[in-house]
Amino acid sequence: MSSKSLHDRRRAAVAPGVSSVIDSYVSHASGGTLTDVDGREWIDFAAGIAVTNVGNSAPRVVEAVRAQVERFTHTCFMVAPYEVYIDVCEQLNALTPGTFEKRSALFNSGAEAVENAVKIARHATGRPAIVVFEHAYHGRTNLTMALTAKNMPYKHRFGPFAGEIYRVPMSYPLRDTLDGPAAAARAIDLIEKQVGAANVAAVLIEPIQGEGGFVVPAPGFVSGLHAWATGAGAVLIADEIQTGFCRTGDWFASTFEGVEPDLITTAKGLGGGLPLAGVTGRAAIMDAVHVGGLGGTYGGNPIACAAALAGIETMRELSLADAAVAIEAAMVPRLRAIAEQDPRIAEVRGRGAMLAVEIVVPGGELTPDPATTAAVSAACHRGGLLTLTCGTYGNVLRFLPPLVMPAETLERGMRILEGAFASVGR
Ligand code: PLZ
Repeated sequence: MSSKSLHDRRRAAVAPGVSSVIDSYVSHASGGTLTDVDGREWIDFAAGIAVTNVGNSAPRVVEAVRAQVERFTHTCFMVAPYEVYIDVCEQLNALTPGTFEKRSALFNSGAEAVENAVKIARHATGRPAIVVFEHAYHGRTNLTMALTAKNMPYKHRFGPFAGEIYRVPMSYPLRDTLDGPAAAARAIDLIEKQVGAANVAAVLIEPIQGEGGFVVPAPGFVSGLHAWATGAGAVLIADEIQTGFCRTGDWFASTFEGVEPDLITTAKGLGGGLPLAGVTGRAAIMDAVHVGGLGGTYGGNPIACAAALAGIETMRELSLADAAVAIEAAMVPRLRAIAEQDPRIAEVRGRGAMLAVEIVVPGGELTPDPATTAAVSAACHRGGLLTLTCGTYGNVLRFLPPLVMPAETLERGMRILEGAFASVGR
């Protein structure tokens, strides 16, 4: 089967609302490359959107999944519980920032984790309002569409949306020039005047924004909001779905913000490539929910849990947080060198192996240039490098290599990227 014939079949069988970045179809994949059904190799700067931090088909994950499938595939934790679910919760409680007592609950997807974090925060505080940020992305379900900022493609004509969601400005150093405390004060002022501190159940934030453009808030922004939330009797929920599991150079990005969130949502990198998500948080908050109030048929599926444990073991043994730091050290000077030659790059930003360039029309106005961004990304694809774009304006080119990517593969990817920028005319 060629990609071309698969694409024809896809067009006849798959709903067009579900799209793909490339129209080559995958045959197999490893720690840094995908091979398509036509035999072409792709260098993977996407990791399935920050999922395969340990690589595709990581040996320990394959073995753990095989062993679990042979023992049992599904009983439903709410019906007949099993050990690997507890193991994963113990790992989440230990690895997330904060030495206080924690509990976890497991779900299937990132959006489901965020929905449950909101349910828990509302239940524990008895308050309705959820504060979110400009450019935020939290999912595509009804509640999480309301939490997500961007209309196209995520929300357009999919409303009406859930209520009691309030959006305030994000710290966006390239565009707002405010330091972290000043940006936090701006957000807090709006919350107090327009929402009312006493109504706020939770402030929900990505410590580095993902789909919204890899926006890294100025230091002191997240911690300022957390301090305010604590004083106001609200909880801080860190959405670490994209930033989590060694991606930014530590287990979680909140650590770099000096924040121990009250609740943390995880997914993506947690499952080692299988669908698994979690909500982890302070025991007092998590314990507030009545028995039976949380759950779902597949949440914490035993195969996904076994994969997660093997993935976490892999991250530990291969020191993948350090690997993310090494990827940053290898890539950032190269990206800065491209930016020095190319006035279309307004900023190189990110942390660890979560890096991006923001692309604008040269001239100092910072006018977003989604067309050039798409053209550079397409040139990468023609060269065999799988890249993704993001950002409210579609003008951010982002890089999310698997953390196990060999240095030589990363180097080949960087050369394709350099060539792509050179080939797209100004
Ligand atoms: N929170 C911070 O990054 C998923 C979505 C891609 P799900 N991001 C990729 C797309 O176009 O659907 C994400 C995220 C953050 C929540 C989510 C949602 O996670 O597992 O996709 O539901």
